[in-house]
Amino acid sequence: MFEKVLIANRGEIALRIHRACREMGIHTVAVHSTADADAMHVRLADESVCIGPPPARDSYLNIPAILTAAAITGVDAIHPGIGFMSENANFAEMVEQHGFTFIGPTPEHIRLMGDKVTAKKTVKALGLPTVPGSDGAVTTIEEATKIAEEIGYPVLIKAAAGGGGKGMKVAHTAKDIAESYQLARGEARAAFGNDEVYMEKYLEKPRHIEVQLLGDTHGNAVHFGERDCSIQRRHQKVIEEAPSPGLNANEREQIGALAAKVIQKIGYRGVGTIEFLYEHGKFYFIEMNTRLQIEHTITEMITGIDLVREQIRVAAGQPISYKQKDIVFNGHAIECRINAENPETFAPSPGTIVGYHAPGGLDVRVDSALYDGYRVPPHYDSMIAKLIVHGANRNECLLRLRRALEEFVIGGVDTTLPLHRRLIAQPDFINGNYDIHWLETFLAKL
Ligand code: MV4
Repeated sequence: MFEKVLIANRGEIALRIHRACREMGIHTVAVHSTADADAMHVRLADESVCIGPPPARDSYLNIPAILTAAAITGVDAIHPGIGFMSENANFAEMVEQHGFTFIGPTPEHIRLMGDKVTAKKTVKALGLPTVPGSDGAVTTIEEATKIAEEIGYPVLIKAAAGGGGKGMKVAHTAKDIAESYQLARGEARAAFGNDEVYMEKYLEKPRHIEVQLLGDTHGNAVHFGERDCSIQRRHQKVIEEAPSPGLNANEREQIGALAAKVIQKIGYRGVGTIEFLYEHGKFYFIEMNTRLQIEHTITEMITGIDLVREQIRVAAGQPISYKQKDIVFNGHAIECRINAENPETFAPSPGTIVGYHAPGGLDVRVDSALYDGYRVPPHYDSMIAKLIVHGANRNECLLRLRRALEEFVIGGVDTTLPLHRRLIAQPDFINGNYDIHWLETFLAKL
């Protein structure tokens, strides 16, 4: 096992990784920008290294600075966390070239899944259901029109390098194709420096359901069930829950087994998530994330398994120590992502935290790097806390979540806490009756 790990991240996820390391007897090295000198992730780590000025491109994305910090502190491995370097295959490669272990998949697997066209081809060949569409990249308007006629309107033109909704355009009729095609390519070129696009039938009202997976270097793979992440705004998840209120035990078992088989067949190492759209009782693969996710917490709450610990264990070459049948699902969990933002306009609200009080009690978990007097810097993502609540069933979970949201006090900055209190009181949410458009439709009505 590793003796010392560098955590190349900040905020709550850096703390989350530090905590897993601590419990495993692994020493931690924090890295931080000058804006984060007082951050909790720096305070808790055994050692820390300043890697640059506030803008992320000069610090948390600064590969030479991170590798230098790893070298001078003598770590065995680097954990990239979430965002930043976590899905950068070149970084993963450089980490290994410098003699450190990358706590994540191989650069080849990151690359394979980072290209949505090769990812789709790969999983389709291995038996996952995909959305009807082009067989690979589409390179002309004529070709796009022909495929649209074959699969039927509406269609979606998507960037091969995409994710997060950039470079994605709907075409409702043949008249829209030329414009949607050009817009999608232009956005993709601007955002990713790669304007390759592909096409799919546009699913109008699906749920977003993702399966949590773990593979090791000994040919084993397991799944930890699904999460429903349909409550989103501008491709940012706001509330996630596990299990999905839209699935039955049979569907859960089938899609989980199918997804686990895929990562087992490609020899995937690490934690990962396969994302599906789910509509009219059918699953359609859309993407695979080759990293830990923010919402891994709700899966931990219903399985009792520390996924970060598992991730570190398999990166160190250890086999998964249990079988699929040993993973048992217990009750229900919901996560609310709390951002330092105006709850109506969503304008970022950096500033100094005053009167911080986190909720507690049975089955209530808060993952946050906040403390009273902390200054939320303006340079980074606005998510400042995750409230995760577990219950014996969905109803108990909802009642406990309402109670925990009532207790939570974060003063000094605007937060999305008031929005969460309203969302969880909506009949549609209480009934689990929502799709990927529910939140934006709800907000538009206000
Ligand atoms: C889709 C889709 C409908 N049909 N693909 C959005 C970002 C990227 N991860 C995939 N996305 C979508 N792909 C087909 N064929 C609708 C979306 C989508 C979406 C997906 C998940 C969660 C929220 C979403 C919001 C808008 C659109």
